Amino acid sequence: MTFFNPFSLPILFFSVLSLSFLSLTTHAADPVHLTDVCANNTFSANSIYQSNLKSLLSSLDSNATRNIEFFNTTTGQNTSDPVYGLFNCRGDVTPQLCRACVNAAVKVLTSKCSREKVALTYYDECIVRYSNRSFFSTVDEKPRLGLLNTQNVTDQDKFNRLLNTSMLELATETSDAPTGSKKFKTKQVSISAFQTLYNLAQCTPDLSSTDCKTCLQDAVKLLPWCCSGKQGGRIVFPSCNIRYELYPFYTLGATAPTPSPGVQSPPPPSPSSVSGPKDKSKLSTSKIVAIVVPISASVVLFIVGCCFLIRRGKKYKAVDGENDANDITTVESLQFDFVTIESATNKFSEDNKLGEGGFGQVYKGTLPNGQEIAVKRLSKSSGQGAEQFKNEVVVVAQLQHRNLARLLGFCLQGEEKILVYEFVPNKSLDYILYDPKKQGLLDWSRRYKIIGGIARGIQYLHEDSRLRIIHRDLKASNVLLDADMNPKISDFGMARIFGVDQTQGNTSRIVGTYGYMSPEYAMHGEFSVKSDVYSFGVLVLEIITGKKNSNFYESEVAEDLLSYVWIHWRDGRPLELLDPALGDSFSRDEVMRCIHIGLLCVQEDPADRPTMATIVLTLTSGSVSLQAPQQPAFFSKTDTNIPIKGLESSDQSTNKSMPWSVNEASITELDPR
Ligand SMILES: *[C@@H]1O[C@H](CO)[C@@H](O)[C@H](O)[C@H]1NC(C)=O
Ligand SMILES: *[C@@H]1O[C@H](CO)[C@@H](O)[C@H](O)[C@H]1NC(C)=O
Ligand SMILES: *[C@@H]1O[C@H](CO)[C@@H](O)[C@H](O)[C@H]1NC(C)=O
Ligand SMILES: *[C@@H]1O[C@H](CO)[C@@H](O)[C@H](O)[C@H]1NC(C)=O
Ligand SMILES: *[C@@H]1O[C@H](CO)[C@@H](O)[C@H](O)[C@H]1NC(C)=O
Ligand SMILES: *[C@@H]1O[C@H](CO)[C@@H](O)[C@H](O)[C@H]1NC(C)=O
Ligand SMILES: CC(=O)N[C@H]1CO[C@H](CO)[C@@H](O)[C@@H]1O
Repeated sequence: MTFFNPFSLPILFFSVLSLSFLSLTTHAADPVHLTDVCANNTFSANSIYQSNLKSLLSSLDSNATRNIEFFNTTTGQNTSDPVYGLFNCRGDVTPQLCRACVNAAVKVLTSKCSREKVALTYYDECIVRYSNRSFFSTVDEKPRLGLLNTQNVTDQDKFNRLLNTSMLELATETSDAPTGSKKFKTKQVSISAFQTLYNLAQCTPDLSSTDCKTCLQDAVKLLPWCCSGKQGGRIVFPSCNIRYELYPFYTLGATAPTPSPGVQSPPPPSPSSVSGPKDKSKLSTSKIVAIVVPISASVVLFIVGCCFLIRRGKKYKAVDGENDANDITTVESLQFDFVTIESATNKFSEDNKLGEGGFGQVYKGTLPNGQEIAVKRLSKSSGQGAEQFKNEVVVVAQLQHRNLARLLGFCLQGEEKILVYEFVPNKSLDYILYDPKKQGLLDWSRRYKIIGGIARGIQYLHEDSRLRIIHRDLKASNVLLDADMNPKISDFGMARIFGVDQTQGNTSRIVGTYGYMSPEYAMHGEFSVKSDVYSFGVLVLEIITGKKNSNFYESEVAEDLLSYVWIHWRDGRPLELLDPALGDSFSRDEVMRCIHIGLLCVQEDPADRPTMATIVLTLTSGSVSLQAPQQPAFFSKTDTNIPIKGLESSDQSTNKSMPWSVNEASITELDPR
């Protein structure tokens, strides 16, 4: 069935992304994954298509070693089902990074789109796509991805005009390159004595000049839709893409030395110096750190650095006060030896690996005394100095609740930062909930207990701990299950440990996972306890239906889980939502209450969402009367068919699925023709 083929129909695409944070914390040379799209017309196992696809992917993968930026190929020309594919790397990345990107992309496509005929994946540094249709030398502008930097510019009108003009010029310059040669150009324009606008444009080199120009011009037309008034933005099409920022995010100029992939930002002069989140978020994604930045940019960075220092100073104070108030937990009591950790995890062996999250890899370990632990090896280059890191670990280790995975301590070794947690045996909720073989383990009473436990854990973070902690990335894979299937929330406090300011309700670095993020967080970077409530609501609805909000393709009724639940609720058929694995053994009252709570949590206006305290009360007493939920934030109509140009001005209020943009961090959208 092709009804939900995202290449041909309007669809709000929920993709699990945790990208910005990842991009900021991974090694400078790791490719940054943006999103991928698999079209839902599947081929059958052992078909000709499958074997052709397999050889196509391996050919793309192996040709990436040839230090080329673009490669297209066809497999199975002589068969009934040929497959066409290509990769294209961003014009300024090193051959090593290009290769790493294509290799990573092929892996992602192999695992995520294992049975789809048509797929593509967007990375910061490359694009890889394949199809059963020959798409070489043709312009494709679907599926499109918009990403925005959530910071506002000051003089919007002037800025928009300058952006439009300079991008259009760049589009012409880029497309002028002869067919077959690299179609990649960057351009710097000065906005004022202190600000420079950095633009980038690229087409796949198989396009003709005319086609490239058309594609780029169409992308420029979309800028107001995604990024109006924002300090940075991108429009990514399969055939071309553009991006702008107020800082240099690409490798500058041909004369500049190309840094090797290992190059990292030089160590800051002192721990509290300019390596703060603000300017880190700018520098780490660009590979230009070792290069002389234009004076104007340095001035901007200097100012940003100063602002950051001021904020940071305040933060240190707060943390010190915290420590004074409670000196029972000391840094020493929490510190583990690197040797101990290394031997506990068998030198971080693959066999001990439990998984990989946004913050790094997780290993199982056994201490000499027999205690089992989970060891999280943090991705390098977190924004924190060692002292700050220790302070935050002490704070987070004091958060103890039976529904939180306990942080036992940390380990510091050179650049390496490691967190040690109690070991929780039953993996995470998503493992069981979405596995057809295992989901039967979770009967209704267990699911109800899990919902209640998660609510209490989050309530503790929000209200009962002395600090108000906003989780920011609550999702099924962050809910661990102990031997008795009691939920234990993990990854709380990571924003603190990684040095993101909790006290400021707006951030250009978005942590969360797409599909769980509240609209205000996804679109404006604004977070509050109510963003956690939103994620909790999504999680509750997933637990009830047994369906993932991300990649929701299940039904003809709706395009995303929230709309699907809403429609059933509105039409008075809520019990049809229940996961069939639950059979008939459930309490109607409890199920209704949970659906009701879930829908209240995902309402668009944060003020309308209940607090965790209210939720816990409702779940335990069952007697609190709840207001009727309003249509959820991401309610999407199946038949919207609004042309792009109409988007900025019209119909924003009724068409909630539209303004899908993505931050430096977050959104994906596939929109109607
Ligand atoms: C590159 O692609 C071609 C054509 O698909 C294939 O024959 C070749 O083995 C691939 N690998 C390398 C390293 O060239
Ligand atoms: C690569 O693309 C060009 C057109 O852009 C096409 O002529 C050529 O056949 C393609 N190569 C392969 C191996 O499919
Ligand atoms: C496809 O078929 C043609 C003739 O039918 C043959 O010359 C060519 O070698 C074949 N190509 C492959 C890849 O098998
Ligand atoms: C690609 O596959 C889809 C779904 O099976 C089919 O409808 C379409 O006709 C195919 N396209 C080509 C060019 O074979
Ligand atoms: C940016 O501007 C929008 C509207 O123009 C406003 O709603 C938002 O609060 C602003 N964000 C910041 C960080 O100033
Ligand atoms: C950009 O400039 C072009 C040509 O001057 C103009 O037609 C178009 O309306 C402008 N777009 C925006 C969004 O300002
Ligand atoms: C809407 C649609 O076509 N959904 C299909 C997507 O693919 C799965 C199998 O992978 C089918 O079960 C769905 O019906």
